Amino acid sequence: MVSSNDATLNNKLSSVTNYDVAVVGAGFAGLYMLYRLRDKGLSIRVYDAADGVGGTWFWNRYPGARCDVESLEYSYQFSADLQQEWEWTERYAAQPEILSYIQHVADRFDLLRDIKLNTRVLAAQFDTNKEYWDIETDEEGSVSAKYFILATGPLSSPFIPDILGRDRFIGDQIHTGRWPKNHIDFSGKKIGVIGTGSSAVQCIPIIAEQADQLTVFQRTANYTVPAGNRSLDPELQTAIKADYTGFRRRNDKTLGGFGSVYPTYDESALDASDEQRQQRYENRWSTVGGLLYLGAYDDLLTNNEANQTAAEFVRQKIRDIVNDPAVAETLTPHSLIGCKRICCGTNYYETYNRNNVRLVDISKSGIEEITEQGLRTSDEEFDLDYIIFATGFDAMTGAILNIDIRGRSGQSLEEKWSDGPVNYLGAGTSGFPNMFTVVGPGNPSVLTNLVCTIEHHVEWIVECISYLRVNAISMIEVTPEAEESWVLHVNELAENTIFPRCNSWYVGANIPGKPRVFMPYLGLPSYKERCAEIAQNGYIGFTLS
Ligand code: NA7
Repeated sequence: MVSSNDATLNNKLSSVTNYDVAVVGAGFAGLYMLYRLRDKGLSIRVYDAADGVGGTWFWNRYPGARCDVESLEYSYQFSADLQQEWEWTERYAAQPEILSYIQHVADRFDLLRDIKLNTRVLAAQFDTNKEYWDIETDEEGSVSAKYFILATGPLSSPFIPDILGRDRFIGDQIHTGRWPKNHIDFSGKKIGVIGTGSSAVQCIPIIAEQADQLTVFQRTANYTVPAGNRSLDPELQTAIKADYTGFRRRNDKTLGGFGSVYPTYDESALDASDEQRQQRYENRWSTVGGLLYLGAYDDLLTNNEANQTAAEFVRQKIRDIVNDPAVAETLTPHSLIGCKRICCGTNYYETYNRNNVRLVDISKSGIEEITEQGLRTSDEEFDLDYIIFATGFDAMTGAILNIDIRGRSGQSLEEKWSDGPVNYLGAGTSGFPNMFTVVGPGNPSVLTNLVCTIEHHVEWIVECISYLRVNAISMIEVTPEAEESWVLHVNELAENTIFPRCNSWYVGANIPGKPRVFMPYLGLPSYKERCAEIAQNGYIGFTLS
């Protein structure tokens, strides 16, 4: 038992503690970083503001939360035993199952003893004389560490729009990315959901089944493709486990590191007849589904005209599924498909045929204000018991910049990235020595099977730190030239595709005032080749001193 005196002593001890490495975040990235660094004999402290491990999967507990990459892929591969032991139950794992998996990993590899939960990292400043980072936390005071690692996750800083009157509402307001742990019973209640991105698409059908009345406030229509979730066939699981390494290797060769079991075609959509295209799209829609719908032809991500054929197929599906033509029209997107992440749904469009669900188009005038009883648009007032903000995240940079990070010359990272994140390999930025961002901006991250991309990035960073130690190098820092050309390279790769052609969170367009820069690197295999080449040649693009 710890007495209050012991606790005070503990605080004092930790306030003077030096670590080799301080890591922010105890999700997939932070846990694996801890595991790997510990293996190298380093002292590590991992901080997380949550009261449990899991990162994204700790916070996103909203009804229906589910990964859009298949469970047998969206899992660690570093331990063959772990891979064999863990039994997934569904094709796409739901949030509770992923969280149990992460908790299991933390227990199995004895990770918790180096993790300080309920502790937010507030600030970090590089001390040039000591060549150490001074890190300020809310619960553990100040600590210092040779290396400062941000494993903060690309989608972990919730965005709530600044709508007039938010503090007036007497009901409950919840952001999907900060869903409470307690079960919420929506029966008999009037619910308003703001937003129609992936989180909304997943929770709307489930809330609709419980609520008295559900009103969805849509600013932009999005493409939803059925996820095709189902119980995982035990025979399929056994077959994959019989050659998990081969399965992973085949995935590694794909652009995003997943989906290699499904056929891809070296054909243009524009060379096929209408009938052939219909058949192909129908097959992708009903048997593959989700993000891989766009694997139907090889130019859907590059050619607008080809892309529109796949988009039109989904538009027709919406018209077929939704009974009321006016509602169907409001739900129909007219942009390219896939340049905003496709939403993976289950009964999403069908939900709008329910009598207790109403879609409100706010594309023209938005929500004017939140009132005591609900909210008001320019035409109407809505009484609500709950307002659910499914309004997304300040993606890729938000969680990093929530910390006041100051580099070698005292410059803040926020200031440095004021025109957009300038980051090399998604791993680091000039002026901020001995600081690493795991799957930071400029890494393929969100365009890939993130767990495996995290593993690759963690291994690369850990090998880099080992190299520094073995060679008695005390500082590593990205050069300004390397990061500038990397940002250009990342954007050039994207320019040949549809990705920068929409207002998505990939380009920061969902956050008012955020500079428009395409942030993820497109193409996992070439990214990995570049990383290997850079390391093999003594860390090109970094200054080692
Ligand atoms: P998203 O995909 O960013 O969706 C956010 C939604 O919220 C989207 O429909 C937005 O409309 C809407 N939004 C944002 N601000 C407002 C305001 N001010 N008024 C009305 N509606 C607004 O976030 P998700 O959480 O769904 O998904 C994020 C990722 O997590 C997802 O891609 C998966 O990878 C997992 P907009 O389109 O901007 O008009």
